[in-house]
Amino acid sequence: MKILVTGGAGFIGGNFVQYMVNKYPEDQIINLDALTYAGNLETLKSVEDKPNYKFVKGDIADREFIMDLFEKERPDVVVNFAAESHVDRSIEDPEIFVKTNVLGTTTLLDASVKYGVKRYHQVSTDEVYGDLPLDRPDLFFTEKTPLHTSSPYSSAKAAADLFVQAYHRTYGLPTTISRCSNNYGPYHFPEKLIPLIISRALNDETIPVYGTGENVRDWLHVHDHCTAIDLIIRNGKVGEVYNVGGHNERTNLEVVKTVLKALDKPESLITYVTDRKGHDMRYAIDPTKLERELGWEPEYTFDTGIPQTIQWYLDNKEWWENIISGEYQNYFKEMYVDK
Ligand code: NAD
Ligand code: TDX
Repeated sequence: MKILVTGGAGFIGGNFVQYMVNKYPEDQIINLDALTYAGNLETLKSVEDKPNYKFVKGDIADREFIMDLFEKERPDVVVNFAAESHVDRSIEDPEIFVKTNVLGTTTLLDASVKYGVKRYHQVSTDEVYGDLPLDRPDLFFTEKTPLHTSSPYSSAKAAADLFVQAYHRTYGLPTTISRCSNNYGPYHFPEKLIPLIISRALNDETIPVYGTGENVRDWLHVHDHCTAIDLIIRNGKVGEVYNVGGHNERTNLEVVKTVLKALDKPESLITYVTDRKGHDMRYAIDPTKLERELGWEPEYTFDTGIPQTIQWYLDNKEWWENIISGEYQNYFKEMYVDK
């Protein structure tokens, strides 16, 4: 089988490519990535010389390039991770989110129809469901929850999901969609909460907490997201949506305190800063469909995944120090210091 993975130089795509290249030596894995600020080929060092792996640089929204690539490679399966992924950046500058997340997706869908792809899988997010109130812990997102987005990021992801469903119904493209909760784990870009806490705390720098820190996220180790997608592309029913999550809800403040404690750093590093505009209160995934229909089970809980992740950041300082010493410094200054 030839599998085209887009966005494979990013956090989740990079973990997925490594997982697939190692698990299925008989399959060909093509990693297509534009290498934006979030793409990093250092993430793929462990697989770059494997015979079943190939990297191609390119933009999923570049129609001519995508059509040529599909003509040449004729992939059996497409797994689309490529996206602009950071909510805060989408609030500052939404346009690239429309271009990559919506137009990029429709370009891949057009190529998938034209070249008869056997499975198109869209990696989506729980953020398409909007948020839940803090005082209703009995409520969870199911696959039937209406789409109700808050940020330019989640709106662009939701638009992409609707196009995927339209291409299934209108053109008969065999599609699946997964909607996963917040991931954490190795190779996570340090603009996102957990790697930001780890990298800043290790340098004894302040940890910015938006608003009151009471917002709740439902955390899943990236390895468990990878096993879910692998199951869905092999055994998932076409036309279906599968929620992915492991029931690990934590307030942001709980997350910050857990990581600081594990690193033996003081809570005095916590600094409350202006809240994110339109900040979603609570995400919580009901993964029953994936568990019952496909037999998926997560390997990690938050309590086992966080120490593993911290250890990875301690053992791989060069990976994240190279990031935070470059252009990222300007981003951090613009986001937090100049405001
Ligand atoms: P990321 O920002 O770490 O990686 C995105 C990758 O896509 C980068 O390598 C980047 O270079 C590449 N890319 C961006 N624009 C591109 C373009 N136009 N053409 C080709 N490549 C391009 O993101 P991530 O956190 O790994 O998220 C991957 C996917 O998973 C996204 O679709 C995101 O919406 C979804 N998702 C993320 C989470 C999470 O917690 N991080 C949770 C659920 C779903
Ligand atoms: O410095 C910070 N301080 C802070 O309080 C940052 C970066 C974040 N936060 C808060 C905002 C959120 O409530 O922490 C929470 C997590 O923030 P992010 O790491 O930016 O993730 P989130 O906005 O929840 O979105 C993530 O999960 C769903 C991914 O970035 C998305 O791509 C995915 O779809």
